[in-house]
Amino acid sequence: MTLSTTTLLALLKQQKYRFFSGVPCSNFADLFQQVSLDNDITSVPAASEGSALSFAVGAALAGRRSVVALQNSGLGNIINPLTSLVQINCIPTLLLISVRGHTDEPEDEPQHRVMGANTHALLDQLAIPWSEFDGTPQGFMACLVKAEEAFQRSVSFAVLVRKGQLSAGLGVVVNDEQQVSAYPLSVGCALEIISEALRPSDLVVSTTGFISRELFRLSDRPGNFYMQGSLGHCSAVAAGVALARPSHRVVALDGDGAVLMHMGVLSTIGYASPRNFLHIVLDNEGYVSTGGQESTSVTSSLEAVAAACRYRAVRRCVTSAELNDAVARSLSTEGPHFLLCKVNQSHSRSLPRVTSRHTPEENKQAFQIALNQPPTFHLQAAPVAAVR
Ligand SMILES: Cc1ncc(C[n+]2csc(CCOP(=O)(O)OP(=O)(O)O)c2C)c(N)n1
Ligand SMILES: [Mg+2]
Repeated sequence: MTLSTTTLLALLKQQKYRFFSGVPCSNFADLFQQVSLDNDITSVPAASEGSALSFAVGAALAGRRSVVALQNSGLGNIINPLTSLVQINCIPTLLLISVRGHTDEPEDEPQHRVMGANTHALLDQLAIPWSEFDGTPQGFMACLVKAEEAFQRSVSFAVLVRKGQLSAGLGVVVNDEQQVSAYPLSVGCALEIISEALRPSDLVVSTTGFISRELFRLSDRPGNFYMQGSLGHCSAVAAGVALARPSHRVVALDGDGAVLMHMGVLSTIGYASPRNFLHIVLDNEGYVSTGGQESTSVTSSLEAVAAACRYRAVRRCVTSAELNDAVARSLSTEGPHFLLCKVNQSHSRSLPRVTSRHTPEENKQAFQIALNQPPTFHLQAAPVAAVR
């Protein structure tokens, strides 16, 4: 059974929910878009689930009933504010949790396996009452009635949503043929340019979602470590490799949503300053892997943040010529380099999953073998930092 997002929002409004925040999941493909167009609900697209919950708490303090939508992977990001803010201050919020890796869906991706099998137990352990949504309007209303009872006791309530239970609406991925945004480069084109500039000994850590899948489609190689899950942590993993293995060039292939989720890492990388490190952000101004919901990179300048955090060189590119030039310079001089590449939201029609060829463990083993090969590069000393 599938409930339309319009009905879901109508029921929430009927129960006087007036504030919404969260981080998208593909199961909420158009919820974020529809709520952002709804004049009766204030909505905030948060960078991480923890801050989504905190926005909701602020709004609840000010008297607004609040909803937080998240994937169960994001439970890991909310446990601190859930326990040390929401629970100890008795400020209830409604959690709409999309459950990936449910035990009856064994075909889901491996990064969801552990959280999928433990979502119920975790909520029970934290004494958060929950209900599984059945996909019907009556079922959703029944969940809201239970939430009401919990709210009377100043306790938060979680509604667990499964794949296909909410309408996908317009939040679908566009294909290469379709016109999508003003930026000329697609993620695929950008990755082709980057891949051509790499030597076999260069190591690449790519972020979760379509960026890893495009990289896998275009240039699967042992030196690629494909992150699946742990959104926002790709650059820290890559910088950790770079610091531990200064003889190799290491590239982080990141997304805007991922960088925004844990942006403090830019300050740490600027401070630690790995000279063999190149951080590339493919900024499509959205969470394209989960349906194209807008990200706040639209109003932020990530390259200015990186420059302020003391990356040694920072560049912004839009065209293939600019990207070619920026990658060549970054790979031949000392870093840490930051390269923001604006891209459009189109992707290849068929985007294979990394797990169609490698399990995560096989990928790790291949990457470690690549990491132990002798390097084939020489860095020139770099000039002082510049923002272009
Ligand atoms: C903690 C957490 N929250 C949410 C998700 C769901 N998720 C997977 S990919 C993705 C989008 C990431 O956006 P971005 O980094 O901009 O990459 P894009 O999809 O646009 O290429 C999201 C929200 C997740 N995997 N982990
Ligand atoms: Mg993006």
